[in-house]
Amino acid sequence: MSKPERNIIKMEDILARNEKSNVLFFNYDNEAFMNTGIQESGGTPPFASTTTSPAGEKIPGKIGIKQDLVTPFAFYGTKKLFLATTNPSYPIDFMGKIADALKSNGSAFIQSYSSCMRGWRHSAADAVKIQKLATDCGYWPLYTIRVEDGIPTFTYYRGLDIDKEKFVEYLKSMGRFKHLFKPQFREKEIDEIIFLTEQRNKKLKGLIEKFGAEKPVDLYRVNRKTLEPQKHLQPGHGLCPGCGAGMVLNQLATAAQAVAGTNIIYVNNTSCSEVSTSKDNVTSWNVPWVHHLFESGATVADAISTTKKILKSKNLYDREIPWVIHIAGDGSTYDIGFQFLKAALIRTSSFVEMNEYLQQK
Ligand SMILES: Cc1ncc(C[n+]2csc(CCOP(=O)(O)OP(=O)(O)O)c2C)c(N)n1
Repeated sequence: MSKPERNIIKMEDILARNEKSNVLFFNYDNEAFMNTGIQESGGTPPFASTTTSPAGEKIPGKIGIKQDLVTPFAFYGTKKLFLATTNPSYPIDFMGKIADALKSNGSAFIQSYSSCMRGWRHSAADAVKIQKLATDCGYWPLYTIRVEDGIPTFTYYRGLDIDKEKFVEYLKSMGRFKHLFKPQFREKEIDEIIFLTEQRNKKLKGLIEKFGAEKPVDLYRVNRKTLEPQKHLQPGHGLCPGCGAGMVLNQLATAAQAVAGTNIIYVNNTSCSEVSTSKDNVTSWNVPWVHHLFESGATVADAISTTKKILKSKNLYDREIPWVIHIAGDGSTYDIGFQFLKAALIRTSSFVEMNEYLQQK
């Protein structure tokens, strides 16, 4: 079979593009409700031990699947949408996708893998390695979906094939799966996690086949030397050493700064990223940042973006419309905030595009 064609996407071309997202909704997925004590969420993988699915004599960790969150968004019939998965151990792909999303009309949803040394029980020094392994073993594939007039086009970067050896190494590297290896080797459960992941990837490959771009492989080219170190978020925050969310926020802000400068507003649902960057009434953010409820920050992000556009259309706002990024953990994305996110994503990617008064001018 011939090699799939690659689509080279250069950062300078993205930055030169005259497009702008309404809201970038961003989920960092650390696969449990972490800041309240490691409770299971819809993003928790099967058989991971959490405080509400503790591995022991009764159950071998979480009973249930890791829900597939990103691909269904492609089929709600939105007008213009950018969807992608990222991993901070692939920073070029990560920052390229953030910039691409922000410089695409319509709205965007990006879900990032985000390790948690405390909740997953591994040493801080292993965070980057474990994150990389997640994509390399096929657990966390990196792909993009661009919806135009309701039709999705799928592209990918890597991680669609399962490497069983690496998958077992991945599971072994974290305390949350320790019970699958000791005191006895639980082959049935290990096989089940791999099987469920294979089934998810099979669906994804089918969608790529059916709705794939002519050049299905996206390769971002970002010259890191030309990127200014981000100044949106100061180093003085309370995230754990080796926290994946720290790497995620740093890369998110670096790409966002390249696109928006300081003309940006972040909206943060209650989560680790929120509590750790707003301790004792002192914020770590140098740009406007709003904390909103655990469940409904997505609605607030939509409201901020849409209100500015309405004011501008009435000549009551003469500055450039700011970029808006909504940040949420998996608990508030998969579970308690899902209806707010779904509604805000569809509103900002369709209604705004349909309303001439709200279009980017
Ligand atoms: C309606 C509601 N239920 C529960 C809470 C308590 N609460 C605050 S943050 C949080 C967990 C957040 O988990 P997640 O979104 O995964 O972010 P993480 O802490 O992992 O960063 C919970 C349960 C709340 N603030 N509001």
